[in-house]
Amino acid sequence: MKHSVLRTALCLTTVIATASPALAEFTERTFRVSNGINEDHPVAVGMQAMQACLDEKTGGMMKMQAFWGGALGGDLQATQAVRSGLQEAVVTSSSPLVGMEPALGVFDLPFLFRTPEEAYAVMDGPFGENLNEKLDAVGLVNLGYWENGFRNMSNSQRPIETWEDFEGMKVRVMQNNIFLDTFSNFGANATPMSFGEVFSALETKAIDAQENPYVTIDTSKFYEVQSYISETRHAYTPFLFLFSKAIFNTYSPEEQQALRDCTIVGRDVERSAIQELNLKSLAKMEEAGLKFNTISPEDQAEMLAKSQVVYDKHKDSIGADVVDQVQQILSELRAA
Ligand code: TK8
Repeated sequence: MKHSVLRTALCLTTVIATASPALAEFTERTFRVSNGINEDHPVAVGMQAMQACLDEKTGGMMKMQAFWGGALGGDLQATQAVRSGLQEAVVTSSSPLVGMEPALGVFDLPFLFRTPEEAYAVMDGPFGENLNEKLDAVGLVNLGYWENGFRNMSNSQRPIETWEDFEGMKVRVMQNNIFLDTFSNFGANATPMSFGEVFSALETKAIDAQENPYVTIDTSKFYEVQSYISETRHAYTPFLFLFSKAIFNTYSPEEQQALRDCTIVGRDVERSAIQELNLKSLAKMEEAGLKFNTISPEDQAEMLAKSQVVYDKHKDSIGADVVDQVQQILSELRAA
C-alpha cells in the first residue's frame, strides 16, 4: 500500500516536473489596470479575454485587477502614475498624452481616418511600432492599440448638420490643443475637461455638448443628460494599453511576452465587441428619446476643408514626418 502511494507520488512528480519548465519563469503577480470608462464598456470584455490568455500562458500566475470609472484618476493622472512606476497599467485615450509624446497628436487631426480598417492599418503596422518606440522612450510600454472608436457629437441644443451649427455651443473637449482648435475653429466655445467631470458638467448645463464614440456615450450615461446625437465621425482616437516601463523591466522575458501576446488577443476581442455594440448603443439612445442625424457627404467635406487650418497649425508640433507618413499610408490604402 505504502509502496503504491509512493509510486503514485513519484509518478506525479514526474508529470509536474515535465510540465513545469515552461511555467518556471512566472512569478505570482497581480497588476492594476485603470480605466476612465465604466465596466459595461467592451474594454471589460477585452480584458476578460486577455486574462484568460494570461491564465493559460502563465498557469494562472498573472492576474489583472481592474479599476473602472476613473477610480484611480483620469487618463492623464493615471498615466503619470504609470510612468513613474506607481501603477502598473492604464487603458487611456491617446489625446490627453500629447504633452508626453507629441506624435500621438496625429490621431487628433480632424477627419483623418474614414474607417476603422484605416486606423488599424496605421496603428497595427510599422507606423504604430515606431510610435511605440517613442512612448517607450518616455517610460511607457504600449502593449497595444485598443478601440474607443469614431467620435460623434451629443448636445442639448440642436442637431449638428453643418459646421455653422457649432456657433456659440459650449463643447467639452479632451485636454488636447488639436481638439480645442478644431471646435474653436467651428465657432464653438470649446472647454478642455477631464472625462470624469463630463457627466455633471452636462447635467448642470455648464456645457452643452461633448463628443465620444456611441458606445462610450452610452456606457458613461451621457445620453441621459443630452437631447441630440449627430454622426460627425470627426476623429478616431485610440485607447492605448500602457504598461509602466519601470515595472515591465523587472518582469522576466516570458512574462513580458505573455503580456504582449495577450494584450493583442484582448484587443481583437475588444474591437469586435465595439463593432457589434455600436449600432445597439445608438438604437438604445434613440429609444431613450435622443434625436439622431447624420451629416451629408457635402457638409462632411466642408467640415474637413474648414479644418485644414488645424492641420497646418499643428503639423510641425506633431512632427511633419509623422503626419506625412500617416497620410502616405492612407493614400496608398485609398488607391488600392
Ligand atoms: C475615458 C476617456 C474617454 C475619452 C474622453 O477615460 O476623454 O472623451 O474619449 O474614452 O479616455
